[in-house]
Amino acid sequence: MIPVRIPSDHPRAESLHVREKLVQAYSNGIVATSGLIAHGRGEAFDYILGEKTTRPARNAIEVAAAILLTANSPVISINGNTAALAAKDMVRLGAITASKIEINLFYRSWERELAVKKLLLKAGAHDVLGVGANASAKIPELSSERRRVDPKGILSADVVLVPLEDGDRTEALVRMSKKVIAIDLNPLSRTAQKANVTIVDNLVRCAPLLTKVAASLKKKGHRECEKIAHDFDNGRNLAESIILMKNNLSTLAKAELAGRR
Ligand code: PTJ
Repeated sequence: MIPVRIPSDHPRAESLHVREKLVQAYSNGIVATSGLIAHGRGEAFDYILGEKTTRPARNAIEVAAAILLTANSPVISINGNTAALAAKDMVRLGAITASKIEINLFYRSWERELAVKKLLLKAGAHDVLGVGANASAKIPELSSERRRVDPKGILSADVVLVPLEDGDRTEALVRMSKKVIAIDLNPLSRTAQKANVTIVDNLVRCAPLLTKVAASLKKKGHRECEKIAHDFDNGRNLAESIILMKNNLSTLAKAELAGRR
């Protein structure tokens, strides 16, 4: 595949760089074909969100960091897109919060598992769960390949971070009494609605921030983290993201009507 040269003065250079990263990861067997489609959907929501980390997203990031830090057995679930866009941050977050790293793919194949594992090891991971026969346990009432999990990881976890997920597994994990933290630009998705904590933000922006917040919260100690995690209402926070999107659209429509755009 020929790498694309993106002019630095292109008005959407940053977004094009992210796309290019995914395309490269697709040709390296890390990202699924549908991962490219999923990214496009995310981009559309990000556009409406104003392509920045909002106040409700910051709220959810703080709560997510607090929950990971106070969990007994937290796991970060990694799929193709997450590996391509945020492998280093996820490994760092795992080290700060003592979370295990587990590969969980919707479009599971041995080749993809190995490609994602290789990338995670290169990013500094020591132990990568959920590969091959190690994903020997099954999430009940789930028929997709996501049902296959590692008994040492997701199966026995009390908290699971699921960036860019599809709704079924989130619902199934919640049914198993696990706390689910989702990262999803679409506040209307089933994942976003069913998770205990939803960070409505682009993984590319929120992964480094989540890592930074976790590092600073860790210094504040367990009690402070428990307090932060306790007072959170995900429904209300999701509603705030939706209202922000609605307001952004209203502002754009008004500008359009006023002929200023
Ligand atoms: O690697 P695999 O095989 O596990 O497959 C991964 C994908 C993403 C293909 C799979 O999980 C899938 O099909 O997901 P969905 O159902 O398309 O959901 C992905 C969600 O992530 C959508 O709601 C998107 O809006 C959202 N999304 C896409 N890109 C980003 C994002 N959210 C945050 N940051 C992004 N960069």
